[in-house]
Amino acid sequence: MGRTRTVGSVILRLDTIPSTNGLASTLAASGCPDGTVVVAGMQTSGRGRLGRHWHSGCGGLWFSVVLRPRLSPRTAQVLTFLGAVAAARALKSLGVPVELKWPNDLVWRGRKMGGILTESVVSGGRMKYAVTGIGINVSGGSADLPAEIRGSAVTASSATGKPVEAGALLRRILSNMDALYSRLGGPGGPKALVEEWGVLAEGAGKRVVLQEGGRRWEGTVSGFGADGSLIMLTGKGEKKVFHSGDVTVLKKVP
Ligand code: BT5
Repeated sequence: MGRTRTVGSVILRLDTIPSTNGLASTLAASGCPDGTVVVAGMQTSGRGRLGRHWHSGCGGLWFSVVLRPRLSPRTAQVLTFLGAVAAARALKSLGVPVELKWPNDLVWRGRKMGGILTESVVSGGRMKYAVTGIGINVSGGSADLPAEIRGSAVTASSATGKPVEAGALLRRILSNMDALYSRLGGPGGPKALVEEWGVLAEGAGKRVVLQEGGRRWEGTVSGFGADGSLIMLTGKGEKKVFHSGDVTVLKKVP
């Protein structure tokens, strides 16, 4: 007998709300089913990490998924990878070239096409639930993006050179997420997901600068931990493990 679908079994669609992560968290706290999805046409207070603003006008795909995995709170980053792998595969299946960048970016030619935000609630040392929010700039060209991000962002349509339909993209991401989520609970699930993420990611073996909490480290990415951390080998030959931060890939000096 086939498995019943989890991610996308319940989908709530709204025109304009402050943040799909906000509404999904409220629903999660009041006991909504695992895999509940909230999609919005626009967000008025879309959020990124560390309280950053996420521009979410029309022309994008903005949604959040409530997840109730049996994961240790330390491995919440793996849920961001789950969203990233699902989104990258869906984009590629629609002809959109995309790469993943640690910890939560979908990029094309160094420009940000999308971002993922996982917020989790921990109780008694266990992850009670998490909300994984995905934002992707879908239609229009760079002129349609807000001025502040025009130079650093990109839309899926401009990366592929033809229109991309947000509804089709959402369906494919949700079905990918559902398949990945069902495997996450199995033995070695998080490790396998981190490996799949690594295949689609830029950065491994490259020189990077990582900034976190006002500090800056430079080194070579030697790999990614099973909990989704980034492992760096610094110039002094020291191994450092990061659980958060912003990464810039350094260009090779010719
Ligand atoms: C992220 O944060 O990349 C996570 C974005 C998650 C957005 C989704 S949309 C659905 C759900 N509901 C929410 O409220 N959020 C989630 P971070 O790595 O901190 O990147 C934020 C930075 O990206 C900002 O400071 C800007 O520089 C840039 N940015 C903002 N809006 C953007 C956009 N639409 N496209 C590309 N870059 C953007």
